[in-house]
Amino acid sequence: MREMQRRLPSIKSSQEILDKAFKRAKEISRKRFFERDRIKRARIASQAKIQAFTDTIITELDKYVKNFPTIDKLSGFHKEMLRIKVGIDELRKALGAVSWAERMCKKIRRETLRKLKYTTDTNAMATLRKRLYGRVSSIVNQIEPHLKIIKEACSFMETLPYIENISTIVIAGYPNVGKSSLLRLLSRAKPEIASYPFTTKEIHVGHMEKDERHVRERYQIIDTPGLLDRPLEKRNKIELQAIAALKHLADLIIFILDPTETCGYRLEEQMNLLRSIKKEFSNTPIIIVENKSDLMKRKSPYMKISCKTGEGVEKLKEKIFETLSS
Ligand SMILES: Nc1nc2c(ncn2[C@@H]2O[C@H](COP(=O)(O)OP(=O)(O)OP(=O)(O)O)[C@@H](O)[C@H]2O)c(=O)[nH]1
Ligand SMILES: [Mg+2]
Repeated sequence: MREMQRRLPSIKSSQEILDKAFKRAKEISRKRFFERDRIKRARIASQAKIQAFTDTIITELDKYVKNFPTIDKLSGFHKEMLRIKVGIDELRKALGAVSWAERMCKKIRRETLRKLKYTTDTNAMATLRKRLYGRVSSIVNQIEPHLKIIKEACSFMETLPYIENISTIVIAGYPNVGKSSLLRLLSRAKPEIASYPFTTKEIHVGHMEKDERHVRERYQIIDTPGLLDRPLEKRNKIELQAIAALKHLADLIIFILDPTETCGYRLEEQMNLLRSIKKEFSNTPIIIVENKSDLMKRKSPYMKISCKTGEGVEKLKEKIFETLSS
């Protein structure tokens, strides 16, 4: 993924592409062509301008299509994130439109150069060239919305964290229960923590190490945006990222409950969410913890921790290692 991110093309707008192409064509005008025959000289100059103009556009568009990662080769997680943010069909359509524009440019160039060969009038040559500029510009302008989608997809993929292919723990729960606080305690990652719901709007990754008899094992911990108890089709794009992480990355889920309800949500709602997560991800082990034990401890079968005082966190770590190695 890191490799892929580095090679993501930087996408220009239609106007920027055309500006660059016209600039290249203009550079040709300053060039001198050593041909005695006036007509031939005019033809060579026209050909060179057309070539420079279309080459610039074709090279640019070709780069977008070739350097964009093959959608079907993306990992399930990355594909799903793209689905949530931009839409896979839209993205395919956009890439298709860019290829189409590239083909059209080549076709128009071919036709124009053929006509140019048989033209002996310099005015007619200029007309042919200008007509090509017009047609090609209109094609490039037509794909502007598609370029926007590809640009959006590229900048989104750049913001995605690097996901390693190692054992992965995903922290989930209602908003404001202390998910990001726990990630901070378990790793060196520094996600934002605040006393309002939906502070976390994207996936954050941290790492945890088990150092036992000189055998070091690395784990990946993922902090997710808060989830509300509601059906999948009602979830917003931020929540869907959490679901994508649970679905594609989790070897173990840590589900945090906040029995103090200082998160702003009733425990009953949180328990409903827990039930649906258990059902939806029935093949993934879940550790259920109750956070904010510094404020309140209730009688329950679940582990109690406090991200504020650190109480119970060492025990939780042991439980994590134990669950992952079994
Ligand atoms: N008293 C107490 N407060 C806590 C504890 N853990 C977290 N908090 C507070 O709870 C609030 C929410 O913490 P976060 O870690 O941002 O919660 P989150 O689950 O990541 O929230 P979202 O990203 O919005 O879903 C913050 O004000 C924390 O300081 C705890 O163990 N005890
Ligand atoms: Mg958070």
